[in-house]
This record gives sequence, C-alpha cells and structure tokens, in this order.
Amino acid sequence: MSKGEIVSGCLAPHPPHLVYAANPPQNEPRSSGAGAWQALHDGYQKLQQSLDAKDFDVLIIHTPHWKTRVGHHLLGVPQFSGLSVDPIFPNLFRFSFDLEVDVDLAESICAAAEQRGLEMHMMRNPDFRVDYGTITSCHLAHPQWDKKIVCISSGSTHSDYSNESGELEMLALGEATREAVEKSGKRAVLLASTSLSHRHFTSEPADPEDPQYEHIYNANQSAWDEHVLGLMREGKCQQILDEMPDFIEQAISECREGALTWLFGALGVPDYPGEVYGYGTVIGTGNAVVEWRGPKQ
Ligand code: 2X7
Ligand code: FE2
Repeated sequence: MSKGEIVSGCLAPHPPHLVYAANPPQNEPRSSGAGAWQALHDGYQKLQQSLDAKDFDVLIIHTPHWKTRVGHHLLGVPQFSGLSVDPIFPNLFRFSFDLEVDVDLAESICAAAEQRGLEMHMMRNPDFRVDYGTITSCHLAHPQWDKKIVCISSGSTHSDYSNESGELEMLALGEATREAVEKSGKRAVLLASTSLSHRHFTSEPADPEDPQYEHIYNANQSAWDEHVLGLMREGKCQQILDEMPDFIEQAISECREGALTWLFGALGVPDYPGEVYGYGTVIGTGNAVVEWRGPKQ
C-alpha cells in the first residue's frame, strides 16, 4: 500500500447563510436566490473547482459546533441521516443530511492522538444529530456528498485551561491526523471549519439578505482579518500560530475552537502561501475561503 497523503488543506467557514443563499434541495428555508454574500460564494466556487480537479477519498473536518466537554471526539458510526438545525438561525438552516463516515480512518486518528497523550473518544450514538458546522462546510466545499467524511469535535482545553495549552493540543491532534492519513494509504482533503474574527451582531434584520446590514462589526476585527490573511498569502503560518492567543482574545476569533491550528499542525505548519479565494462578512463576522495545496502545486 502506498503512503496516504493530505492533498489539500482548506479554511472552510460555516455561516449557514451561505447554504441558505444557495437554495440546495436539502435545505428547507428558501432564499430569494439573488446572490447575497457573493464574495464568499465566489470563493467557495473556486474551492469546489480546485477540489473537483483532485483525486481524493475522504474529507476530514474539524468543527466548532460539536462542542465536547471532555476531550476530542470523532464520529464512529458508518452512516448518519437526519435534520441538522442551526440553533441560532433555524429560520435559515434546516438541512436534511445523509452522509457516510470513514470509521477506520477516524479510529486511526483517535489512536494516534491518544498516543500523543490527548483525551480521545469515538462517538457511537447512531441517532446523533450532526452539527451545522460540519454540514455547512462539507456542503459548500464539495456539494456532491459523494465522499466519506471524518468529523472531529471541538474540545474545551482553550476555555478550561488556556489558549496556549489549547493550541498545543490542536497541533498534536493535527500531527496525529497526518500520521493516520499517511498510514491509511488514502488521499484526504482537510477542512478547518471556522470564521476568523467572530464578533457578530446580536439582532437580525427582518430580511437576512438585506445588504445594508452586512458589514464587519468594527475596524479592529477587519484589521486582524486583513493581517492574518496577509500572513496566509505570504506563507507565514508559524507567525499566525505565534500570534494566535492575541488574535483569539482581540478579535473574539472562532479559531479559539481549534480548527485552524489543527489544520496547520496536519500540514506541518505551511511556509508556502495559501490561496485566498474569497473574504466576506456574515452578520458582522469575518470569513475567508483559503486553500493550501502544498509547496509543489
Ligand atoms: O457559526 C456561525 C459563524 N461562525 C459565523 C457567522 C454566522 C453564523 O454562524
Ligand atoms: Fe460558527
């Protein structure tokens, strides 16, 4: 068996608004279809095209909206179906999902992370309702739903201990993910499902698509987003990790839930540029679609 490989690492944020705007048949609420949040849609279209041109077996996703109290959990049942509802925006996202899980690979990531001293669990409840972060990012990155997924929860170390100790765990979880992919012989696409700056408005316009309400929450948030995207474009991911505790605190970044650091850990902390396909705000939060295709591509 040849060595497995991470063929692409992606920053793939999950505002449910983007699924709502696209009107896929799986989502119950209907939008006008007039093209709200266009910059992010264009970004996701570029990512879809890039992934469509690749040969891969599995999508591995780290999601902030499956929050686990003790340790990091992985879906451990071969198939899930049901209705995923965003608890904050049930008016925008009620998505009928039907997906397959690569349980072998999930178990192998679990074991590799345990060997690094992390608290890990396989989630074996067949009635589990898969969270909207997973569904949204998977759908926007690859709407065909023809690949198995591996889904990793968001542990609580950042909030229980410190940003610094949380970051160390996420790097170790990323390295464990890469080790398991390489052992598996499979070709994997990784999705870090997270917004960048994450202060959002606390009230909604009557029409969620109304563009006059769509802007960044404040200039501090966009300054951080621009800075982080500049570092991504320059391949300075180690600097992003060095500054991550400040980014988390000052921009209320959703990266606190660990997805971006996990991705960097799995990719060996890229020193090559990420391709920024799009940036835009959703209800005041900053979101970017970015792909690291590896130094050779
Ligand atoms: O979960 C989210 C998010 N991260 C950003 C924007 C809007 C809604 O949900
Ligand atoms: Fe979120």
